[in-house]
Amino acid sequence: MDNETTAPVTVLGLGLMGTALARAFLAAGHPTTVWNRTAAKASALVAEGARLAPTIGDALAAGGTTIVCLTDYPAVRDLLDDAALEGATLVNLTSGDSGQARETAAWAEKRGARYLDGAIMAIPSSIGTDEAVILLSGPLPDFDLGALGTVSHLGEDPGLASLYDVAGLTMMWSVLNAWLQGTAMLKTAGVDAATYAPFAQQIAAGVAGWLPGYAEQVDKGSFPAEVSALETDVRAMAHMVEESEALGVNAELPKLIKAMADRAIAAGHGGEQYPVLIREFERP
Ligand code: FVH
Repeated sequence: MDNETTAPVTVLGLGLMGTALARAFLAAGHPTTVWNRTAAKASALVAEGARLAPTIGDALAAGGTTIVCLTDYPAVRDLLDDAALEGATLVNLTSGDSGQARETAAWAEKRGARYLDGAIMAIPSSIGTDEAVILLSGPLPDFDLGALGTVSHLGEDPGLASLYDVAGLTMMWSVLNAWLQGTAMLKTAGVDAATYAPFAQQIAAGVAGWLPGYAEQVDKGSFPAEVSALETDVRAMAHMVEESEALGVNAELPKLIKAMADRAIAAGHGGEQYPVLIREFERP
């Protein structure tokens, strides 16, 4: 791997994220070439020492690794469809799903490029700090992206980074929705969001602590009720639904949670522990 921070890098796409990526490379000392469909967006980076490639061909020929960070995968294909990719090393950090990642990997490799797919689990302002998590998948990178944040290579399957990204987003929005449900309920009693938030944080941290043990049960396929059986849990879920309806707040999320548990109980898993619900999540 080229660990030299003097290794040249090219960034295609200077939106909010692409600009943050290019800025982090510059700050780490990488000779950085940039290109953007709207060239004017490059002016600040050029003032900071980046070189603006006049064409996409020139950007790709600049040498080193080419980082792609556009709106979506169709934009990536649209941009690079006519480009000379033979011998290029592409790291696509555009958000997408695993199907798009695998398809684009096959398309790029057919064009003679070395293709890594990636996902950025961070916001632009955190790029360049350890908090920024960069996930990669595909062939082992031969270029150190450490200037961007904390980089993890997940494996050879180019779809893995996007799959982790989508799984992580599912986790993020599920936790936020659960918090908003509780906030809506408590607001009916005059409890404001700021008052409830620390309690919600404690609950989220507590549940997070359960994951390793629950993961072991899922991997073993055995769900002994060491803490609580699903049929006990579902009674508390009924309270969630009844409370939401009585308070006149939205009850869709509580009803979904209870409906999945009811299905698992109907399938005979009432005496097992909560992770047995993986069976409900594994089927469409
Ligand atoms: N911003 C964020 O917080 C999130 C964090 C997690 C990861 N996402 C993903 O990163 C990709 C880029 O996001 P972005 O925030 O930089 O997006 P924009 O600011 O909208 O910039 C989009 C750039 O894409 C260029 N572009 C779009 N279509 C084309 C095309 N057909 N050909 C060439 N370039 C294209 C656009 O160019 P321009 O409009 O400036 O000319 C921008 O450079 C994204 O996947 C996020 O989901 C960010």
